[in-house]
Amino acid sequence: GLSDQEWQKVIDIWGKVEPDLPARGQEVIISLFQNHPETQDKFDKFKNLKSMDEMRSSEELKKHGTTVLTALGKILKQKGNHEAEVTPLAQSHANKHKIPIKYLEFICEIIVGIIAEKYAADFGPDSQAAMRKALELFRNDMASKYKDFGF
Ligand code: 89R
Repeated sequence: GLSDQEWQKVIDIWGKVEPDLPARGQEVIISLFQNHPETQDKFDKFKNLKSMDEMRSSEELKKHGTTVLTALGKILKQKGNHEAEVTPLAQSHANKHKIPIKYLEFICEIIVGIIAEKYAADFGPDSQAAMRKALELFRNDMASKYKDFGF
């Protein structure tokens, strides 16, 4: 697990991201689609967005980005005691949306990259390492639930 100090770094950097969740969420989803186009095909509501312009002007995409980062923030704030949040998320992403764990790795990497780009001064090596650990814990717990669901 993470030390208290590591969790504090995670909570602190998330506090910087939080006022900008819609913008950051939009960037995360667009970057996910651009870098891993197979992820876009999982969305009936987004698979028709082709150009960068179409992606940027989609209010629906921005809204979804906000939903994803809001859910992730809620999980991070549980500091590992996130069973109540992770179980339904794993359930829907495994059984309903059919999202491979590999895709979770993609998005977590993109989230770290975007935070590093936008909040460089507040996201030094220690904070970055702490965030990576927290996201790895989240992914591991999702993977373990996926296994329970036989996905
Ligand atoms: C896909 C990661 C993630 C990834 C979808 C992916 C959308 C939170 C992918 C709709 C799809 C498809 C949907 C359905 C969806 O359903 O539980 O409305 N996700 C919905 O047609 C993540 C991560 C988080 C997260 C949520 C929430 C919802 C939702 C909340 C709505 C409620 C529900 C990890 C950061 C595949 C592209 C916290 C990825 F590849 F990145 F891993 N979701 N999602 N998602 Fe998804």
